[in-house]
Amino acid sequence: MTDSGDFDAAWLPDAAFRAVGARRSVIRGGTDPLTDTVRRELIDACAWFGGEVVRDGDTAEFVLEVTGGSPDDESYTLRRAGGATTLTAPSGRGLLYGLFHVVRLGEDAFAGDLAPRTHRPALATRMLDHWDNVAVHPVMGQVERGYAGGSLFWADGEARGDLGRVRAYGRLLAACGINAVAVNNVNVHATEARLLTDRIGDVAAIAGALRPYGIRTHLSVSFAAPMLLGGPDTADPLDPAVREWWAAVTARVYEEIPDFGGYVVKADSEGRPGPFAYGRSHADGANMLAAALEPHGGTVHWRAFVYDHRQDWRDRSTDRARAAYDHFAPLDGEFADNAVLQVKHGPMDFQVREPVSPLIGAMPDTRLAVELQVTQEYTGQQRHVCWLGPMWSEVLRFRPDGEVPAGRLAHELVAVSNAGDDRYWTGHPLAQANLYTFGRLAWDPAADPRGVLDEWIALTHPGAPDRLADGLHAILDGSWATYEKYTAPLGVGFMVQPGHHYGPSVDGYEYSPWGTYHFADRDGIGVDRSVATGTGFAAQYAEPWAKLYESPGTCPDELLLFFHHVPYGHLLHSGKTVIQHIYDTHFEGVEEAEEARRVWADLADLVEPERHARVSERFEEQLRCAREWRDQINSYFLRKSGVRDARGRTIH
Ligand code: GCW
Repeated sequence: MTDSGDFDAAWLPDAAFRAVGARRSVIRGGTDPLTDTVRRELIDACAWFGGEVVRDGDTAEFVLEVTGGSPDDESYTLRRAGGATTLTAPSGRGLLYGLFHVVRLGEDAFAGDLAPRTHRPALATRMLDHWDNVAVHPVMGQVERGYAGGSLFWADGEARGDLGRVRAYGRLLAACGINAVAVNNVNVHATEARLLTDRIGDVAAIAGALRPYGIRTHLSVSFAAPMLLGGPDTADPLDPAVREWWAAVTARVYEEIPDFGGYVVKADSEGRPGPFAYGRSHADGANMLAAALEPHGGTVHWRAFVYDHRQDWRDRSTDRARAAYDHFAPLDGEFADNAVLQVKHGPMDFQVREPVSPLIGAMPDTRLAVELQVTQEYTGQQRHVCWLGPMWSEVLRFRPDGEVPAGRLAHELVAVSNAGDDRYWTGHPLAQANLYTFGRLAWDPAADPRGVLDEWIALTHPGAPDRLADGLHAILDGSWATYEKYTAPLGVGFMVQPGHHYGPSVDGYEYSPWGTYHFADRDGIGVDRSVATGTGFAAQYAEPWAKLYESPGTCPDELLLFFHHVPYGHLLHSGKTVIQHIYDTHFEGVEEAEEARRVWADLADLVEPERHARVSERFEEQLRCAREWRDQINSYFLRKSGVRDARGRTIH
């Protein structure tokens, strides 16, 4: 049972299984563990709703059949004719995804006829990275950028004994299509480095709890692991002793976890060790690990988040946005087949608005994963409602060459998880929608995010009256746009408090070494990234984007200050000046957040009191913080520009 535990059922409350659990089902074929999972799911559902799982030969309304084929095949086919709903799949894996599809359809899966339709994921790897530390880090805590309590996997230096919660997590993830999880922070500290060797048993236990839901377990490793763990006293990727060390260690990992997914590596980034120390390239580094994993079918996810975090703010020629492309584009074609380059979706760092990274599209001969951030580091830290479905959908629909569906954007989709040991998994109960939406978009990047949102609403609140469903939709649907309005304007980014990144501080990073500046002065604001007069970043794009971004006349409004430094009086395509846009959006953003809070308050009679109270509490904080953003930003720009609000509203 899932409703009675210490944690929320999220999008799998028992009631979501009513249609399935009220029927006679039969399962044919399939002796693999995933088919067993499907059987257990059905038996539980029938126990709740009075149906039964019958033997072959009996009449059944729901027929599930594993037809045999590759165990890795995730596809399934659903049809309905002659009063029976039939789900067939080559493997138990596909059958499990098919079962969750039927759960989503509810009674519709058992009414009328359904023409046979085969479903399969667009991307083979749909992965969540946990930035979870094993030992509490003195600055970052148990979970780096975690806003949902402690880690699901680790507590105070130890593995959590509670694998039931991990298993329930795996079940939620499978129900939205995720099939890979990395269990520790990409910033690998001393304790965490040992997960690779003497503490691999901890990882194996997690892998065991996730496996029944079709999820492969991955591990973040330190590039300096040989030196940290008693191997050679160098990590040079071309040193034969280093390569042998990795091969041997990796073979032992596979003895413990035969279906281990592979390694995730943050190298030469924000102080992490990497191949640059030995004069080697990132392809050399990644390929060494790829070689160690290759005999076992594993993959290395090598992150492209490499930039100079010790920049001198006086130096206007260095542009952090350029870094990933400058480092990696020249290496296209050099990475091994089982090395995946993991690229953040934007060139900077998970801001509320960024262009799509130009590196995506510049590496046709490399396996690419696009990395999103489900944890809301820069989008309200799960204290603000900010549903990111539309942002991710824009990223996934972007075509680097500007042509309509030329091909897929990436081979894989990865995201930083927002889940923790909080009762609601995600701190803010409505942030569950982000986790669910990520999984569903990874399965089908072309899906309409608003359709996914409605799916999440319906699953999470089975039988919800229209007032509840419409209210939730209204609160979540525009919430990303609202958040954007009251924070950093027109793509300029940051303006957050340094360190924890919550709340406004317009100049918080302006004179820092991190490369995240807005360059506001009395005349104007923005970063000139044009080729003609700026850092030249715009030229990293293919046409038509390079040309479009190059000129303030054609650059889309929402990215104007990412690409250009313009006067406050610059006229946007919207017909407003930049300064008036800043004032208007900051007033509107707060008003929209107030309206969302009002809608939520009106739903009190339709939501469990504890959940309602949790969200209400978060709305109070969101409002307080949104007003702080509005007032700091508006006052700052009034003081800098001396231009008054055309509508005469109060600016302090
Ligand atoms: O956004 C930044 C975060 C760091 C994080 C880093 C990364 C894990 O502030 O906390 O480190 O990105 O993606 O590696």
